[in-house]
Amino acid sequence: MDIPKEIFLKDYKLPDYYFDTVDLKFSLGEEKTIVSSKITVFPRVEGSSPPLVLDGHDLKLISVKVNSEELKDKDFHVDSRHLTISSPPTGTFSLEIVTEIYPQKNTSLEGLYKSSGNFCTQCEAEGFRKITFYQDRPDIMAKYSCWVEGDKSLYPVLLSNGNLIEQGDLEGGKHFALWEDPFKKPCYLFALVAGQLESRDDIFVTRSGRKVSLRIWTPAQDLPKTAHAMFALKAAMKWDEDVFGLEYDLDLFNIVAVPDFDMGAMENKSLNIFNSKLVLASPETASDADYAAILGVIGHEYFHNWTGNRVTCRDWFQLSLKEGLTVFRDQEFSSDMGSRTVKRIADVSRLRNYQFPQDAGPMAHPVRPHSYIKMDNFYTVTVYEKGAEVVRMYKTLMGSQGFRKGMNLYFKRHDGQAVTCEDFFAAMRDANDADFANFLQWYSQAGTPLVKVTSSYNAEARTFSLKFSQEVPPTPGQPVKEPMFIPVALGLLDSAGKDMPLFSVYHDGILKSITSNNQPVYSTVLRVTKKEEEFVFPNIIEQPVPSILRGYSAPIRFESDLSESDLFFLLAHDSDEFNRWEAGQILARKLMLSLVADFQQKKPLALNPKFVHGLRSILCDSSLDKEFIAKAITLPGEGEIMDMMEVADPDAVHAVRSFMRKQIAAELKAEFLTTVENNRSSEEYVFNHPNMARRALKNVALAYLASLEDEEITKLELHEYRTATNMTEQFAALAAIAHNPGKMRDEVLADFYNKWQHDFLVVNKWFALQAMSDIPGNVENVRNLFNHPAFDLRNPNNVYSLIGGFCGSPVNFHAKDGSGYQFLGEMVVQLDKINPRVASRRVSAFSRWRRYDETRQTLAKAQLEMIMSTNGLSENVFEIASKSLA
Ligand code: 0A1
Ligand code: ZN
Repeated sequence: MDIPKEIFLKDYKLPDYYFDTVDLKFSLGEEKTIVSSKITVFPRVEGSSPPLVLDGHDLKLISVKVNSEELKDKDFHVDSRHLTISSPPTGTFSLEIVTEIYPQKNTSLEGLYKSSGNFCTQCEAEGFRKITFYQDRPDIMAKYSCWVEGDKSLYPVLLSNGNLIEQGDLEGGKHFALWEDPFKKPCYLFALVAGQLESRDDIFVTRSGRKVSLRIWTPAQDLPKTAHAMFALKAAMKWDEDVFGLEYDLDLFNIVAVPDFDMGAMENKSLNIFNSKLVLASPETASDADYAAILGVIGHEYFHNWTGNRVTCRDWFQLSLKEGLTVFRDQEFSSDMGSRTVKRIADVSRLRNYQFPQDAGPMAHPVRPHSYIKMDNFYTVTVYEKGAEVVRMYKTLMGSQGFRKGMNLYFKRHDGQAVTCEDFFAAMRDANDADFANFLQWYSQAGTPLVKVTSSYNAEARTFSLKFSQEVPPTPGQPVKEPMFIPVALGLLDSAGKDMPLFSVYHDGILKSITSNNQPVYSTVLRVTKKEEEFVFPNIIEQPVPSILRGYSAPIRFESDLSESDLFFLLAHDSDEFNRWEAGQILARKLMLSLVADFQQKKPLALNPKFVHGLRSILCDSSLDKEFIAKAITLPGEGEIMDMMEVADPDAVHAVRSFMRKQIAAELKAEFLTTVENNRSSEEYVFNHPNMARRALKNVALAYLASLEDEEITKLELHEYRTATNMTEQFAALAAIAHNPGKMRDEVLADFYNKWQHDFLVVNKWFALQAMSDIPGNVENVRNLFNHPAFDLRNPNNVYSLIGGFCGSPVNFHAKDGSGYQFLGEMVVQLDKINPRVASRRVSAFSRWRRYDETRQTLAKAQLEMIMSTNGLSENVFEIASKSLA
């Protein structure tokens, strides 16, 4: 294959031409679809007329007209990726293009395709070029109209962006709809849906009194499952008004649920398209986690209307401008709708388990990447989740009000524009008259900074000193790094566990006041900006225990000299609940690492009784939030521990974690049994924090008990499985039963499938549960499931559940005989022919192969090489596989 071309941020050039209006016409057919576009084009520089280059992929060109005249062959050139008009007229002109496309054959789920018989589109990032020839880049913003026509009985519903202007019948059993979007938009926000759908309708009255029609579209039988999504949408609309003063700007907001979708959802202007799993929920079929994900993603897509659509990205390198900011907004929304601490814990865990490994591997890239081969490969946890942490740091530095001022200025300056991360930074800085030092490094330097702190108390001088040092590790293409600007939120606990009052701090020998309205503060934010730096707090009357990096105020790895007893003290007393949880996690990580060393040296394993005691006191503390308890008694994941080892050893980590869980279950068996007993559902399913917290705690207790392999417990699990009235509890019971191999497991798994085989979303859960299993030799089982009639490699949710689930089980994926690697290698090659984006996301499981022992390295590398040598490999897979091998 030709070596694919890398695209660089530094090569960004303004377009030669802009588009003013775009009128599209789709004639939908069973064999082919005809797309006609009429575009008003004008040059950026008046009087200039360089060649106009349009992007296009997999298109059959029928005709091109300029100012209503059909172009002759010599006036344009088409190749597999472009249509070039060599000498366009000077000044504004009209361009009309007709293309033919074949959505029925489009398995890439990009451009126009069919899902369950319905037409739908996905244009971000560069899918519009699979619909028609266009300048497919986000800084081309135009006003669109869209005429859609098709068979009335096959496609009774015809949707596109904006307002419905006209609809009616046509000859031959066809009908049409004409849509017009009054807002300028880049083509990645274009959408079209046509099919047999029905809607749940509602109304939202904006704070200025405008009535907005809300419609959620699904096949008729799924309509009852859209109530929660509608609740989430209305809550999001209200929240954005309350928190950011942002109102919805059209009279109609549509959401469509489709079963075949690459990602979670897409924020097309006024026509959001969602993966069904993030819309459809009923208590019997969806778990609490699904309900929470729906709330967050409905919020996320809705919030994009301002952060992404009204203000968009100049180029795809700026993706985090919209995604980091919108993830931050959806995180805040979910926090306000539930428990802030629990949401923060979940978000930080996600960052640590997925983003940190990426930042430490061959695919490490800055929040704003410098280059890419396929943009699709950069919809990453770094751009999204680390990007959200970067936005959060502005808020940490300036407070809620300062952050809001920055947002207001951002919209005032940039509404209707395509802008950059610097523009966002400048709005935050200017609105607050702030000095953000070297903060912009967060956008350009990859790698997770490692910050170390040592503390010392001087009893005579009554001073408490914190010495920070920071190191940003080298990453591909960035061997040497500058220090970063790290906001460190902290408080000092006295011996009673209370926050000490803080008045001032010495920094660089200068005393700075840190009071607020002349009152002491109990928590402050230090600005750590150098490689080494000291802060000294005066008037500290006793030796404090510092609570550092409260709320996880920066996306860093952090090491302190806190002793085990300091950590137990913080676990018991810290007023910052996040750091209470964190203290427990640090203790657990240390313990797990030392047990891993014992295991590797074949020493007997023994669990520190103090640790079990700590867990018991949390489990039995009725003053604590139940979901907080559930999180606090959950051990760090195997990935997190492997990440801290010189050479990752999946077998040792798995053995240690299983040993610890079993030991804890044995010692706290009575407490766990009471927890299950006391937290059963006695009423109808309600989606609110207290109820979810109760179910979460019950399920964690049940999962611990499952590790005991004891008959009494099996009976309990079966009882829970049979009597559960909601999916959250039923599935947790199923998972507990499936923990141990045997007849019972097989029977109950079969029972569950029989019960739910009509519901593809539940069947995906069933696939995922089995795929993720730690049962030895599970790869065979997964291969059988691959041939299950309900499994379809063309459906991304199936792939995610079965193949993604399997790679999530370190013992099986990293099986020493290479069987897991071989399975993934085969899958990637097959998938790549169907959907390169889905395939390349799976290749990432290989990317950190150098972290393992030699045997595993050889086996994983062989699979990567096999993938690389495949004929017709996509650019998507090429990029990930080649970077992994580099
Ligand atoms: N902008 C969407 C993410 C998205 C990106 C690419 C897609 O192609 C299949 C789909 C969705 C978001 O952040 O929600
Ligand atoms: Zn997004």
